[in-house]
Amino acid sequence: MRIFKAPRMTAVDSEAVVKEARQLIAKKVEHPARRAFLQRSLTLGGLSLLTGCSISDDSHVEAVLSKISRFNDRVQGLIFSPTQLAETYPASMITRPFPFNAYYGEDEVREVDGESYRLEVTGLVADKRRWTLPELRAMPQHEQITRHICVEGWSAIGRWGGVRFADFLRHVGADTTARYVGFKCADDYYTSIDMATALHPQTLLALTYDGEVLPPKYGFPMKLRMPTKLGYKNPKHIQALFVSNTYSGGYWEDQGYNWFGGS
Ligand SMILES: Nc1nc2c(c(=O)[nH]1)N[C@H]1C(S)=C(S)[C@@H](COP(=O)(O)O)O[C@H]1N2
Ligand SMILES: [Mo]
Repeated sequence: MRIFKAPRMTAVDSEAVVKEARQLIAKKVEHPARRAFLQRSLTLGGLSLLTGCSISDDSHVEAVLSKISRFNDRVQGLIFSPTQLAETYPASMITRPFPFNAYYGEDEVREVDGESYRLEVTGLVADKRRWTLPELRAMPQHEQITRHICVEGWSAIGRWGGVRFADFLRHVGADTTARYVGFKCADDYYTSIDMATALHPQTLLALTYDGEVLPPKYGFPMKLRMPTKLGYKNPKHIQALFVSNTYSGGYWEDQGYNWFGGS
């Protein structure tokens, strides 16, 4: 059913937003009455009532859709459990070869020089110094085999290793009551995440893939790996990160993808 057309998100996308939120609620909200209430609210009509805009009025469509998406962010934020772990897998289930994806082709993968590389850390942190790769490798390392889900319709299991992001944030004296952590990449990619996910025990500043130095195509020198979020939320080639209370969106998020992006 095609209700309306919007420049960025189509009717199909808006239905997907609602469907995704309902599936999430079905999966994560254990209390039956609360689950039923949230699911009833999560219809396109229900959301248009909640957001106070008419979805039949074309001039408001995009505003409504972005409000639905922001509402979806809040629901996902509310039901996100900081301690619930994403599924992990045995090494025998690793997808080989692991797929590459970016907003450009594999022949245009960014080559970052590891020797001169410095990770910039700014915003609401006590220690704003830049980090070299050997310094990051000297921090306690963790490894996990998890599933990466891309909204383009594929998922794959991979093995990433690196520094627990929570350890890193505490080490630099980040204000962990701040709302966001933002990332700028060596390509034109950027994204930002909620602090609860930044502190999740499976969120890794990944320096390795399958036991080897992270190859360029998977984001050398470093990517943020979050098995609780969709692929586009996992920035590769991170150059700078900042802790902030100001919303800064993301490359795909600013084009209509849901910001929280949980899976
Ligand atoms: N810097 C950067 N990070 C990025 C992207 C990108 O284009 N540039 N694409 C995202 C998307 S949509 C996906 S699915 C994953 C792909 O990661 P992979 O190449 O390791 O499979 O990277 C994410 N992070
Ligand atoms: Mo993706």
